[in-house]
Amino acid sequence: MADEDDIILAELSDDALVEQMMDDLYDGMKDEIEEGVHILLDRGWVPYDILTKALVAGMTIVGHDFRDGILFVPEVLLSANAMKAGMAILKPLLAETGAPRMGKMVIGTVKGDIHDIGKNLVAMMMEGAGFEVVDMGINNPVEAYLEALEREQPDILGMSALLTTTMPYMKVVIDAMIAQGIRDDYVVLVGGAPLNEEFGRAIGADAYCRDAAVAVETAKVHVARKHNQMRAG
Ligand code: B1M
Repeated sequence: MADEDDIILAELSDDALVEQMMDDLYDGMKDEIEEGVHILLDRGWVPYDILTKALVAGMTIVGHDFRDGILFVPEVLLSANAMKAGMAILKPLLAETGAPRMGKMVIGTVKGDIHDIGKNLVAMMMEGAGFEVVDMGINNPVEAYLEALEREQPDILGMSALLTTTMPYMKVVIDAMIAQGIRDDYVVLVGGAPLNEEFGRAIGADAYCRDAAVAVETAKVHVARKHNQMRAG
């Protein structure tokens, strides 16, 4: 009887392989995820589909079982590791689109929060769409955001938060920007699983972005508007 060890990924149909990759992500099997990504690329899959249909979809299942107490932090860390390994293969391919330079974004996860997969995905997709991205990493206090804005002079500030306890910190950053009189110099985009549009409005962000694709589209619209205003003014 065939067991898990006997599965040869390259022999699976696309659908079965994607299913298997979700299982492998769940089990934190980094090597298998890397292999699966390579196989799908060889079969002509576009990087964005591999990201969303295999990796992000697999991570959603991990999220449900984490929430329900079936998976715990060490296991989820392994899944995150496997996800990052898959993303690392796709990153240069997503950035290779030859899109014209669109603008610059500084992005970071807020203080108290170490989740970075979603932020990394947004950074990757923004780069792929032609934005220059400065990634500030995780656990950023307000001072780090203000320094990065001063230093990098981006068009956009992106903030990510995955915890209900850390998302209010985005308002701390925006309020500090208001206090310094620099709020309107930047487009502020926020995202992360527990946020929604209403929250984005309430804290004074320009927009809430549901996912990385929405972040790219929203960034394009806002940066075009900003550049038009600068030309008109
Ligand atoms: Co965390 N964790 N975690 N965790 N974790 C969640 C967020 C949780 C929802 C799980 C659950 O209970 N179902 C829950 C939060 C509950 C809540 O606050 N309501 C939770 C918890 C409780 C915790 C700890 C407190 C657990 C503990 O220690 N007891 C702890 C907190 C640590 C801390 O930050 N201080 C913790 C730790 C961890 C790990 C370290 C194990 C690991 C993180 C590894 C890493 O990131 N390097 C982890 C993970 C992996 C998750 C889940 C399972 C997956 C998150 C993820 O990567 N999703 C998550 C469950 C879930 O979200 N369903 C969970 C995939 C990613 C592609 O999606 O991040 O949503 P996402 O990003 C999307 C959009 O949200 C959007 O675009 C992205 C791409 O499409 N987006 C942006 C995100 N940021 C954006 C910024 C933008 C725009 C769009 O700017 C412009």
